[in-house]
Amino acid sequence: MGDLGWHADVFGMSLKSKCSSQSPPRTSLVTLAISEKAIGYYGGAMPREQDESKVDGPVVENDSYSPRCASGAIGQKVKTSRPDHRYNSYRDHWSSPFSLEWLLDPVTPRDFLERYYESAPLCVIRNEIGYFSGLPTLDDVDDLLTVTVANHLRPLGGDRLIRSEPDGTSSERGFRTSENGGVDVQAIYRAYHDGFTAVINRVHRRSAAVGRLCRSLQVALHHPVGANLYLTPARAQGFRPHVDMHDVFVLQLHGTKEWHVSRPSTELPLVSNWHVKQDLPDFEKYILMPGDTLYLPRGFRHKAVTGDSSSLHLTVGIHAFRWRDLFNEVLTLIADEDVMFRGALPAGYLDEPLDMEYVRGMARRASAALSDAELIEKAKWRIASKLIATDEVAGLSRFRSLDAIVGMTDESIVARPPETLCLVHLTQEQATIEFSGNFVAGPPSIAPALQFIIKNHRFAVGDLPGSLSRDDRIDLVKRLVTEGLLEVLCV
Ligand SMILES: O=C(O)CCC(=O)C(=O)O
Ligand SMILES: [Mn+2]
Repeated sequence: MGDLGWHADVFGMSLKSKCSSQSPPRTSLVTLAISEKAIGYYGGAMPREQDESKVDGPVVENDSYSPRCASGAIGQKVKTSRPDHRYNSYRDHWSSPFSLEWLLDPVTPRDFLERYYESAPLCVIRNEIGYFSGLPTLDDVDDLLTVTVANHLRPLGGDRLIRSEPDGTSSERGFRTSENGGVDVQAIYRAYHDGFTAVINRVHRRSAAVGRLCRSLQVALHHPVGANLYLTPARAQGFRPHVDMHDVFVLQLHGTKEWHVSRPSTELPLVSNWHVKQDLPDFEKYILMPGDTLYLPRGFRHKAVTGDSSSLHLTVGIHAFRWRDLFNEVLTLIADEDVMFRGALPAGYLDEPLDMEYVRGMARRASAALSDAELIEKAKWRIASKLIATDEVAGLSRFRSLDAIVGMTDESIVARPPETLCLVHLTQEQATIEFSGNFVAGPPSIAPALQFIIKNHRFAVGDLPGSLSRDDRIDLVKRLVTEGLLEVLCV
């Protein structure tokens, strides 16, 4: 085996990976597929491993659900008092402990998507203090600050201290660097004591558990997902009222926080809005305790305040691709084909109106392309590639697997983590599998094996279908282990 830059013919098969060229090859796509877990999802095919007889029906406090919040209450609160820990019973290594279903329970993902997603807040009150065990606790925040923030000092990526006053004013400071180059954690403790909220951004890159949660939601929703952590002292408010441009799931991890949420002035806005108003008119109040989940669609103005206890919450943001993004991709594809779209706007174009005859000619071409099913599918898969490119491998026992590949045989068992999104591209010349910001490409003969891999989470090397010889199968799997798609469970 060569090093990671390896790109050579091995027993007639040439495999390439990210290290040997910068991006996956993009010739005409013949076939594309995405992990079956995600595809089955909207049809309600997600596994539901639970004893239904133990499940109490949700107690719905406010049934006046209003799509797009045209009238009535702006959201819904769902209460459950079920002290069971059935999710722990299947927290084995190869099923994600964190899923959309788990995050919303007892509301089903199907109900959520139909009734709340992009339209109305949903508050799930669980009365189950340990529901989020496994995610960061109050005691983990010190480590997150001193170890992980210190290692990501430049740039700090938005980490900050913030305090808002009831009159709508607020003060803000960045995290300071101490003399030894680490984060000045004493300054953070002092600020916290003075009422400042500590905001730790991009926690999905800093905590393996939060990373798994976000990746699992990406698999369910097919949109990029990231998380920030907010620690607020008692009797304080962090941000002033504002609008986020992404939907959020708020997971209350410690203490209590009171959320004030009011209707959007712009539905599903494209930009955040931090316009200061004295306060929120006609707000709905949600009091979150440990184990509760609040979903807020983008556009709903909100603020959050603590009472007598401090509060730690994780905000998981869904940075959804929009229809606009799809059409942008189609326009990029048209421009690749049609020189007209690659031409410059006329010199001095600001001085007079554009030639509308010319514009209409281009619009006719664009409009034909925008309703061409093949182009729309291509554009969709370009978005999928973007999603996968932003993903990162995390939380695997990679070194153990790398140690194990030496003895790999047809009987060895390997697995793909349930939180991994992957795509297979097929062209006349090669087959490529894209995953977690990486890819492996080889001859078209590996296509059946790759398609099998995206449909099966756990398999023996010898199960791989197609015409590959035993040595080719083993080599392909070894490559997928070294590049981070597969883990070796048993050699
Ligand atoms: O806790 C806060 O001050 C605000 C948090 C927030 O706006 C959010 O999580 O989106
Ligand atoms: Mn917010």
